[in-house]
Amino acid sequence: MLRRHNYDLIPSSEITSESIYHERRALMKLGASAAVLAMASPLSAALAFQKQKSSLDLTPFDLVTSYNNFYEFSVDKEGPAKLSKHFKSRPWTVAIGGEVQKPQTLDIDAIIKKIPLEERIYRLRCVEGWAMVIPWVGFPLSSLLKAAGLTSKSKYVEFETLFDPAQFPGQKQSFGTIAFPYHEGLRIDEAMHPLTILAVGLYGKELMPQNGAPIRLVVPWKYGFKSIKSIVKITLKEHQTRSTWNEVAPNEYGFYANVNPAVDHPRWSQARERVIGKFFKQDTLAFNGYATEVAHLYKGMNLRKFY
Ligand SMILES: Nc1nc2c(c(=O)[nH]1)N[C@H]1C(S)=C(S)[C@@H](COP(=O)(O)O)O[C@H]1N2
Ligand SMILES: [Mo]
Repeated sequence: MLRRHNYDLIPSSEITSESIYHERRALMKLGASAAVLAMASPLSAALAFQKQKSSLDLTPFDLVTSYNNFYEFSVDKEGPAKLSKHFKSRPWTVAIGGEVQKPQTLDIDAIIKKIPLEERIYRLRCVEGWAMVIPWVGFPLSSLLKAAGLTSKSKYVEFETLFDPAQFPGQKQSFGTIAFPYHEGLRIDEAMHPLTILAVGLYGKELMPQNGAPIRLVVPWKYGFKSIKSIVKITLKEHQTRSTWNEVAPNEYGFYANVNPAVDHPRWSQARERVIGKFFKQDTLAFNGYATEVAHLYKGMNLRKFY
């Protein structure tokens, strides 16, 4: 069964007929994909019941799957979709370890079968100044962490992307790009927050490789680089974890990376954003529009210092 949650803070006055168009379009695509997949995987079975409903203006599927940041494939936005056609997302396991009671290695299909999937329509804001609205399919990260059993030492969560240069051409060159494998991290309260999900699909379909198949993090109130793709390892730690972009340029990319229109990137303003597929720019919202849900996590913290 697919539960639907719409953490949607855009006022209904912003509903446009275009979003209704996207809903219909998504349903049609879903119909096609359900027929093609024909119960080939647990995800397709779960998604057979899905219906799209949103008052946010969804970014078209074609843009969500063709304009990507995924340095393991390419540093160009168009590269990941083109270079990932033969990416193998099965077999795939996710190892959960470190400061947990029950370290475990889980098969991706076992995870999908066991944990109820939900649809979450979230804004995504890249630190580069562009934004999308994506209907993810996934489940709260907290369900996986609870099952592994947290301890008093589980204070941070570190994530790691697959390292496989045979599949990821970008991992063959180590010069002038980022250090692989990609790492990201969250504080435990951020990781356990109900808005934080692991996504296994979008637009009612399994994730495509360019979007981080078969499983990726989505933390909607943080800049996109925190939402690490193609995860193979989740490690609970007592101390602050690694963060790839923070290591590349600590003065430009913070560990927290909360979307904040009041704190500019050293090389550009973060006050506004370009919405992919739209003509007009719009104001960037504090915590990407999720302040009501998450601002309390940072109470008393200087967000200029902890950017
Ligand atoms: N492993 C990995 N994860 C990654 C990235 C990456 O290069 N490698 N790019 C990040 C950035 S900068 C953004 S904006 C989002 C983009 O996600 P999308 O392509 O699904 O929209 O993925 C993030 N996750
Ligand atoms: Mo990004």
